[in-house]
Amino acid sequence: MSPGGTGYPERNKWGRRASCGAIARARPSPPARAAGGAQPSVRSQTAAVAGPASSSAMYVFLLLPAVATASLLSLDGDLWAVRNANGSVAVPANVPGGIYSDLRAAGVIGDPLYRFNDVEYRWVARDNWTYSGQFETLPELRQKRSVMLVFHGIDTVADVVLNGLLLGRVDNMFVRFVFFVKELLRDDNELQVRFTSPVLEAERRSRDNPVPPSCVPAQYNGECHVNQLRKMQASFGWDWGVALPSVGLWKSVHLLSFDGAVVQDVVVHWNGCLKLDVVLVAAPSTQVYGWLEASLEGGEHTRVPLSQVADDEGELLQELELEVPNDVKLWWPNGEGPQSLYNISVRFVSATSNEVSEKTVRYGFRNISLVQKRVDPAGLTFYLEVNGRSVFLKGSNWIPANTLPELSTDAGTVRRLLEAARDANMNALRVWGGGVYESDAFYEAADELGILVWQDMMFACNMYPATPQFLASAAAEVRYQVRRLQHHASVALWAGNNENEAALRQNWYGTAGNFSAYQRDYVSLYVGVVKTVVTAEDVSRPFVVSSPSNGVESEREGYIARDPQSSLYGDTHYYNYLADGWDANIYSQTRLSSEYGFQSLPSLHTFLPAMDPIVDLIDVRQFAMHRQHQPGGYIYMNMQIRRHLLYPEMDYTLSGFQEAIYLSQINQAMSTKVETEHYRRHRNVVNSIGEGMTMGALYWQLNDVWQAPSWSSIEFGGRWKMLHYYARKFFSPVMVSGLVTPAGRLEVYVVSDLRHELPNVTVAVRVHRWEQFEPSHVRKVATSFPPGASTLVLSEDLTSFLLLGQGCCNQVDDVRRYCFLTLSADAAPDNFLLLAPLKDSALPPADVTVAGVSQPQLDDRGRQYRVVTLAADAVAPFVWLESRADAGHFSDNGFLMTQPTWRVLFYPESRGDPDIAVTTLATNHNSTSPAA
Ligand code: BMA
Repeated sequence: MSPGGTGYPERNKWGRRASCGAIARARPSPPARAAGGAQPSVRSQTAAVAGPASSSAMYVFLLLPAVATASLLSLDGDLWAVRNANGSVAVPANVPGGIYSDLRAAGVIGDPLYRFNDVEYRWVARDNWTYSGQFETLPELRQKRSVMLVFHGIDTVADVVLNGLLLGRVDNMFVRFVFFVKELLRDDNELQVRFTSPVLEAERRSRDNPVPPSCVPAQYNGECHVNQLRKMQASFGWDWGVALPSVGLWKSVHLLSFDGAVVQDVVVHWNGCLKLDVVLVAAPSTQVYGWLEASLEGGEHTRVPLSQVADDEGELLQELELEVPNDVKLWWPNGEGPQSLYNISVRFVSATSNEVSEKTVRYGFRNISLVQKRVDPAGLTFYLEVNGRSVFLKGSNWIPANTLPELSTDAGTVRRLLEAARDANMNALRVWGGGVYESDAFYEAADELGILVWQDMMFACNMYPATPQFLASAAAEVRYQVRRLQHHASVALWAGNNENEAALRQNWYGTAGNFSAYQRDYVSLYVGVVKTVVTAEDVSRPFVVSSPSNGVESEREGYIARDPQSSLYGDTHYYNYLADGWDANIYSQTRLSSEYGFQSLPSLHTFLPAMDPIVDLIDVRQFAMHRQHQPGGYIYMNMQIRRHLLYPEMDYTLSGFQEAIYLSQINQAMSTKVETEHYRRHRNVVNSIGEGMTMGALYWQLNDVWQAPSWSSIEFGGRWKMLHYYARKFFSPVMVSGLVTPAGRLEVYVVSDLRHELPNVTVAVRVHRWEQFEPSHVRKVATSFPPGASTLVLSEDLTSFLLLGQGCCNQVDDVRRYCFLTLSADAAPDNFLLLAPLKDSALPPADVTVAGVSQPQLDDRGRQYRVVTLAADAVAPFVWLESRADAGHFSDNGFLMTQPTWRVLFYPESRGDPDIAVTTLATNHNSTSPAA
């Protein structure tokens, strides 16, 4: 069965919610489903379940002792083989997996991320591949009343054939597909999944129904018409990503046989009491009798009778209610409180067999709402309130952890990235709409770490078809994903798409000539389908149609606002590569900045495995160009660097490349620091035209899919760029931050996201001369800071302030060249404010060395660390440490060294000598001192 069905989904199948304590209700008559599927978590249960139902129960069943479960036969592993259309390539295969992984394991291709292999291996995605799996089934399995063949993810366009019989054609990698196959199974079976080339299929569909844009820019080395397919949109190439349009069974496959019904999804609503919308699956159109039980960890247990006819796709829906104890602990985002999670278990006990099916979800009690209320004199607020508290979103944007979908789900990699986000004081990540709906492990980790997830639906930077088939497929996808993910406390908000409202309004893809038709299609997809399905399935969190959008104001303006990037409404995406990113005054006072960022190059440690050790290290040019997908990317990067740092020429030797890496990371870290601090300083400030009240800063982008220049703060492989170290400081709960206004005033703010007042804080603003370690002037202000606010601590004419520091006044007309400021406040990490481009500053050539690295020790969290001691003979900005042997990270990096000795911790990932190297501007530049 493929996601066909009704196309437009019905309104909420469970109707209105009953009040707590009312009897659970079954859906009276099952509507047709657009897509089916089961993801039951079936466990062994032996508890006998019988006895009377609640007093108002309508059915009484005599139950057999519950001793059996459904049987699950996994079809994962190496029972598969794959071959191309003409049989010239035939290799063993693995499930979950994909064609690039299988061909690589068999030695047919090498690492697709090595050098120019992405282009070399273009033929892979242009062939048609057939996966065949051989397996046996026992008669016991086939004797059960229902046998379901479940595919948790098929990427993407394929015919599914069992023992020579076509079960159906599928074409959406984001849907779980289920086929009832009892009659077709034998002792020995062959399952085939015959994939059509995604590239050729996309091309074919676009000939029938062209939808712009046709192709990605030439620099991406990508493929065309990805918008025709419900496939990871970045798999055809992106400005940070490589085109590897995989095919394969990227998630598990299994057979599930049972006599009764299995619990498939548990949708949880909490509003005083707990309401569970339970989705069960059974043989289509069969009568199911039994009991549905639910229990909350540490709380109530309930049981209701179930008597329903499964719909024609085998689905049954049942609502249940549970009391919640008064002392239940709330779930909070990182930094706001603990992440309390409770197990909710749902069991179906069949009355006609002795079977039990159970599914347990981890649930966090929290309320979430998107507050859009009037701002004086113009616009609406746009912020999240969690458990009644307004939360400033601090974080980044998430892209898949690997460009090959089967590798993107690796729980270890995902956990490590999310912990790095938590360690950088983030409380939010936006799962961007050009990737995939992430794995269960992702959302489980986000629940545990307190990372709020802004969940885009997987539509990005494209117009999309609005054919009935496409809309039906989208409806099935969104319904399945909302039901799968809805119980996660971390999921904070659903968004219909990435940037498609802005793209349409601003004519990115040449749609202006036919604007109304595209607007109609846009509304059909994102409102008629996506919004309708989301709001029918989940009333417990907000939905926005696009990101960026003007929120409810976009809806009022027909879903395509006059200016979707307005700073008075909703969220904005802001990129400006031409202005000076280190100048806070260029940034707008938006309500919420959900994307902004700057490119940098990853470290040589990350690049090396992708480079030819001889050819590319002599002349990096060809490799560097191949990896840069953003049109004009290096030009922007170089221009930005040159505004502030000495950087005469991009030279393509290895040392030149290393210099470009270091300088680009400085530029990225500094620009993003300045921009983020700007947003945080505006959290409760409104200007005369109503801008401000900024309540979120999610920079683009957290992670990477290959070794290439990109906007990420963490490199492919896990190394932290300088930006990630800076993020930890600029997202800290209390921040001290300064700027120089266009009128030449120095302003210093303390921003506190804490929930309590900070009493008696001493803020120190120090004037430093570049030539000496000792500050030449210190101003201290002692005061208290209100919770959840940005407070101006100091506002003075900068030049007058600097002249208080001896030595800055050598040349009064150019005083900023000689000095810089450091800022400190109790509970906040130290900060600094540069006053002039460093290339023009009186910077001494500093020599920084590693004076010692301690033996490994354990901290109070049980993490291993080493103490690294540094020595400097002069003040040194952007001191950068790297372990040549270990991808671990430091407690601080890229810092401004204002003392002759400095200690940082290194958290290794391996046991050996970390072999730490230091880079500074002095070691990287022949001279950064201006003629004094
Ligand atoms: C935004 C994102 C991505 C892109 C990034 C950098 O448009 O949504 O599409 O990678 O900017 O260009």
